[in-house]
Amino acid sequence: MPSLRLLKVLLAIGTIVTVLHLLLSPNLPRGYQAGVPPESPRYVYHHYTTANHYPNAADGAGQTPNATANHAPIEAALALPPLASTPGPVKACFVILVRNRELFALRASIRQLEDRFNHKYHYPYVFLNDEPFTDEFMRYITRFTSGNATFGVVPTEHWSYPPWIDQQKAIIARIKMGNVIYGSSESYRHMCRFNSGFFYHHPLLAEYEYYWRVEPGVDFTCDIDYDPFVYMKQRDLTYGFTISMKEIAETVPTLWETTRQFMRARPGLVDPKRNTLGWVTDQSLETYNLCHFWSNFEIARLDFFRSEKYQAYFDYLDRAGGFFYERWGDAPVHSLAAAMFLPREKIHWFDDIGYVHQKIENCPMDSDVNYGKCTCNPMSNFYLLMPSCTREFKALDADASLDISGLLKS
Ligand SMILES: Nc1nc2c(ncn2[C@@H]2O[C@H](COP(=O)(O)OP(=O)(O)OP(=O)(O)O)[C@@H](O)[C@H]2O)c(=O)[nH]1
Ligand SMILES: [Mg+2]
Repeated sequence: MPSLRLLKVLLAIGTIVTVLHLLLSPNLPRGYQAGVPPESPRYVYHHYTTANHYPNAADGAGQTPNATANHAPIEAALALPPLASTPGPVKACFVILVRNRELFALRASIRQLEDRFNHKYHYPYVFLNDEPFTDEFMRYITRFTSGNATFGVVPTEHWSYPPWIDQQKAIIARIKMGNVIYGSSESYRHMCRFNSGFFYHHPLLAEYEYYWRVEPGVDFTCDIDYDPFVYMKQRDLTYGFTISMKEIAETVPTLWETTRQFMRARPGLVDPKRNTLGWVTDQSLETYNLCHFWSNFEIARLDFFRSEKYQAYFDYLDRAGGFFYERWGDAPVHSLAAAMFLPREKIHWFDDIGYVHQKIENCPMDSDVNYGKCTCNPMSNFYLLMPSCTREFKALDADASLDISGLLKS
């Protein structure tokens, strides 16, 4: 029967393509590649207990985790400086901007964060809101937080229109952007502007060196049995992320041109040898490729944002008005700042932290991590999909630093 023969041919072609894909793909999780027999559960169980994979992890904040195993090749290639042996306690907190009505979504996320990580470390929480938190909110949240919790209100001047913004023009922009996600939202714009240029100035964050941003509704899908703050401090890292992707172009039509103008206006601020601009643009610096770190998860140094250059960049953007006339997100703003001001070795992909935000997830693909600690499917990792920019980030080397002198001449 011809249709049966055709089916058999198609099946044979499908099998050959699948086998070739499995053999050639460098991105499949270890232990899932053809030719690598999956480790037997017994083997994984006995050899990768928490205790011997991260020997000091249970010791608490300020101790030295040995969480280097699956990062060693990247770090060796980047010739990072030797680890600081005793980083000392890290002044760090979770920072959560949230509305009262998001109580239960946040409670679920906090419970997971505690179960997966913080019940051993007890880092404090800073909750921020553009209006006062209700008693109910604070009572329900503190039932689950193992570290100190403080609740603050955002100052009005950090959540309102600066005097140079034409509010009529802002309304028209919102109407025109009705077909873009959050394009018509006024509060979303205040939120993005606050997260771009003000959160790190909040007095409740003054005492901290690092923060970890958390949002209501996110999931943590793996045990984190080392301390990411210590990990960052030991390696002198500035910015950590889990997911990267392309921004919606309609939200940032002039963000890159404004950023180029900023680089022209303040030529001394971008070091041609110590930037990551190669990740967000091409050699000619002509266009933004829309890559950005997804800022709903961030572990970062606060002094990066408090620095003169970051503040100069934010002020420049704020004057240009794109937070209101377009819909500039804090994610591309943070990312373009990181690209201008940070070399590759200061930025870290926490590939071992299982994290889900709005169904998009980072799921560890290293079977040593995934098998015993995670409840996510490594094949669902956003890293494997086209809109992720993490593959390109991983491939960055010293050439990622772009010399901006050509830009300054044009
Ligand atoms: N207090 C307060 N927090 C807000 C407001 N809008 C957003 N947020 C918080 O800011 C963060 C980002 O807002 P989200 O609505 O999650 O924005 P997003 O992550 O881009 O989009 P989705 O998660 O897909 O809705 C979350 O922690 C929100 O709780 C607001 O008007 N007031
Ligand atoms: Mg969100």
